[in-house]
Amino acid sequence: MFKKILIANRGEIALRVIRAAREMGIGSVAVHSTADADAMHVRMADEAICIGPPPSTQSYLSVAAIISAAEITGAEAIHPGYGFLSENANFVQALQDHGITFIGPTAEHIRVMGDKITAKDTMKKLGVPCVPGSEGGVPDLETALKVGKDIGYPVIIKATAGGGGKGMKLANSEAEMENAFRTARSEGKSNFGNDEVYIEKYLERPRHIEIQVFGDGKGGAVHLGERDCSLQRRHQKVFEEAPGPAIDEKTRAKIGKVCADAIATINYAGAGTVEFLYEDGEFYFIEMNTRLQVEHPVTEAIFGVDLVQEQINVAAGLPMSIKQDDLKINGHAIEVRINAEKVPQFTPCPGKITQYHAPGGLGVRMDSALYDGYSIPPYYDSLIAKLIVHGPDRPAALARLKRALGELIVDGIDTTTPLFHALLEEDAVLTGDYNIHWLEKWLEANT
Ligand code: MV4
Repeated sequence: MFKKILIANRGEIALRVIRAAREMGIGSVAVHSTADADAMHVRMADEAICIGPPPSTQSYLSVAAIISAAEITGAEAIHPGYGFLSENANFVQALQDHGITFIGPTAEHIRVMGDKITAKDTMKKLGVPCVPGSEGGVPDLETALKVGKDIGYPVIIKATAGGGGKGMKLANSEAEMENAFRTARSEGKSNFGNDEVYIEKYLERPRHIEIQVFGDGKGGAVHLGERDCSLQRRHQKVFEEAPGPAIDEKTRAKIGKVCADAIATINYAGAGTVEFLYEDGEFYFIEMNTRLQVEHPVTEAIFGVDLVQEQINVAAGLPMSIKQDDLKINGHAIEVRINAEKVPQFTPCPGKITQYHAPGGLGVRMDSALYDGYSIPPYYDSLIAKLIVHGPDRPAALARLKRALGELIVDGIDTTTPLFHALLEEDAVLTGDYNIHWLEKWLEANT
């Protein structure tokens, strides 16, 4: 096992990894920008090292600075958290060249899944159900129109390198194809330096269901059920739960096995998420994420598994401690993302926290790097806390969420907490009867 690992991240996820390491007797190295000198992850780690100025391009995204920090401190492995360098195949390759272990999958798996056409082609061949659409890339308008005729409108044109909804265009009819096709291409080119696009049948009112998978890199893999992450605003998740209110045990076991078998076949190592749209009882693969996700705690809650410790074990060449037959769901968990943003515009509002009190009690987990007197810097993501509640069933988890939100105090800045108080009054949220468009429609009608 490693003696010391470096965490190439900040905020709550850096704390999350430090905690996992500490319980395993592994030392931790925090890296930080000059803007984060007083950040909680710097205080909590065994050692800390400054890697550059505030902009993340010169600090948390600097491969050279992070590798230097690992070499100076003698860290044997690096956990990337989520975001930043977590899905950067070149970073993983560079670590390998320097003899540092990446806590995550191989550069090749990251590369394959990072290109959505390749990802879809790979998963389709592995037996994972996909959205009907073009066979691979669509090189020109003529081909696009032919695909549209074949699969029927509406269709969606997606940039193969896309993400966060960028480079994605809807065409409701043949007449809209030319504009949508050209726009998707140019957005792919300008945002990702890649103008390759593909086309899918547009699903009108699906849920976003994602399957948590975990591989040992040697042909062994398990699944840990699904999360329903349909409540999103502008492609940012705000409320996530496990198990999914629309998924029954048989459905879960079937799609879970398909996903676990798929990643076992390719010798995938570590945590992964297979994303689906789910409509009328059918799953349609859209993407695979090759990192630990923000919302992983809801899965940890219902399965009683520490996913970060599993990642570290597998990266160190040890077997996973989890077996499919032992993985049983216990109750229901919900996560809400608390952002330093002012509703209803969701404008970021960094600033000084004058008073902070985290909720607690049975079934409450607060993952946050906040503390009294902390100043949230303006340079990074606005996520400041994840409140995760766990109860014996969904109504109990909802009641616990309401109770815990009532205990939370974050003074000095605006947060998205009022949004959650309001959502907990909504029938659709209380019954779980929502899809990917519900939140945006609700915000339009209510804010
Ligand atoms: C789709 C879709 C409907 N049909 N694909 C949005 C981001 C990207 N990850 C995939 N996305 C979508 N792909 C087909 N064939 C609708 C969306 C979509 C969406 C998906 C998940 C969660 C929220 C969403 C909000 C708008 C659109």
